[in-house]
Amino acid sequence: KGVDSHIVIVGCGISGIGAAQKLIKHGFKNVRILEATQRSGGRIKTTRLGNKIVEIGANWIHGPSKENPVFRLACRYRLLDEEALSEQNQALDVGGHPPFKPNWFCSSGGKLGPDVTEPVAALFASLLQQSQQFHAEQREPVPSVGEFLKGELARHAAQWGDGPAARRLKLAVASVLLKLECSISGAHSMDCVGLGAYGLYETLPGLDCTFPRGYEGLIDAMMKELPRGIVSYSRPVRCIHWDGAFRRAGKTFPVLIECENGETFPANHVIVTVPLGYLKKHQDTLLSPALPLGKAHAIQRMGFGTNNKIFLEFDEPFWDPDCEVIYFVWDDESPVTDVVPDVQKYWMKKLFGFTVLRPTEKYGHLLCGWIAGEESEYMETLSEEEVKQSITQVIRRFTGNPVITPKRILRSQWHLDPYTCGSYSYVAVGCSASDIDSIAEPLPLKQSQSEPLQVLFAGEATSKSFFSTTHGALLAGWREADRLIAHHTTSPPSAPLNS
Ligand code: 6YU
Repeated sequence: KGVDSHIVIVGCGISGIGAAQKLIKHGFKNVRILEATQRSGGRIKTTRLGNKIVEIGANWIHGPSKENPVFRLACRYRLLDEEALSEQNQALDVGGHPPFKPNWFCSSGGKLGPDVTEPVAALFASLLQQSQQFHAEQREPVPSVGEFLKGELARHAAQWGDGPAARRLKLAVASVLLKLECSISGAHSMDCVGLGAYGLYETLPGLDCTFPRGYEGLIDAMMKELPRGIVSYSRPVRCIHWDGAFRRAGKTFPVLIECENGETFPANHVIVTVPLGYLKKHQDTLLSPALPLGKAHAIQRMGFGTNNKIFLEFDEPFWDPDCEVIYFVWDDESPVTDVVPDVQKYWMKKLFGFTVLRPTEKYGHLLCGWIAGEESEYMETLSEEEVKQSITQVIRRFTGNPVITPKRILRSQWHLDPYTCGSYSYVAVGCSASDIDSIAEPLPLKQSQSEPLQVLFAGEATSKSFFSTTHGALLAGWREADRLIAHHTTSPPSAPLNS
């Protein structure tokens, strides 16, 4: 018992690192992290396109203010710029949707004016707000956010006094906003996202900010606080044997972690932080004995989708100097008519548009495109050149410029990543807060007579209010470390690491 307990953490993303930091701070001596890849950070991944810093995974601190533990750590490590640190920035409450200055391009070539786009954007924002309220009211008029939004859009559109052409254009604008929501939720369609649980996700105050020198700087700073050699890299875990009695060096352990290369690690406790996508795919083999049925079903019910980025660099901008987000409106699309998409032929129509990397002095003319769902997964299977050609055709059509060509491209492939299998989690139709509780519940379950807390679960998907974020992942890692600290000490769990 006590600090001599052997603890293995599976996964060296922010959740696993956060758990390790806290355990070590509380005197746990035998902590080891097993990481499948050759690097720390998981879905926090910074790279370069030419000499520009780009984020392949997490982009922003969502809600950078005192309540956000990632913001607090970033402040402590001095990783943010003046603007993000300002009280004014921290006080802004934008409900998770920063008011980026838009340019709306249309497939017929040319820009749409605010007379068309603004009323739709305002209506859409108010419908989203309504979607989030059903959780508190404990009711859902329809099962999914998509059905609710589309039903309300159809109802409003019927009352729009414009002619049929203007109405069609406004519906096409609403279609883009639905695609944007797919990227935010990381879901193929908003029809997959549960309406009753949509309000579970909490936004924090603060205008979303980025890390000027890269998100991975946070991981580097956290890693420096861990003992050297605590992580074993290139150690994909094949199976966690639990509820056993494994003899090692004269001691008996209830858990034995087996890696792909045959190496084994005995433990009293293991904290599993692998992404939900990985867990869904490997849940039959990752644990032995198998997961209890209720937990296995919760893992299958919870949503985990794909959202990818496509970076494009240009010599000259085709957007306005103050533009922060570019939307591509396909004027033949409508959210109120269901069409079965031909993914292979039209995957690029799922791209809602681009965010503009700023400031220009630092990034030049660099855009980040966003694409979610099955189309995004198909895009991953194409070569970078094929992606570049398809998107270039789209940009030429929308701008009316027949020669415009991006000079460089880089895209993410989160679904093909064997240790992530997608991007992040969402609360799917038929899923509720109790499913997240069930995924997070340690093994063995409470009624068991066996050694307690053998297998614990952290990672972003186990955070009830902040799933899909870095702060949710960090808090989940701390939560499981606290659970072990409380188990091994009589005193209550400590205050947050950085408070
Ligand atoms: C955020 C943002 N952001 C964009 C994109 C992505 C994500 N997120 P990790 O995966 O990091 O670590 C697990 C490790 O386990 C990993 O290293 C594996 O290699 C390892 N592993 C796996 N199998 C193993 C095995 N068998 N053996 C050993 N090791 C194994 N979050 O805060 N801001 O801007 C974005 C974004 C493209 C892909 C993001 C963002 C999500 C975060 O990146 C993610 O949650 C954490 O990094 C996960 O950390 P972890 O430690 O849990 O896992 C209303 C409502 C709507 C709800 N949603 C709204 C919120 C919007 C979320 N937005 C995200 C958007 C962007 C742009």
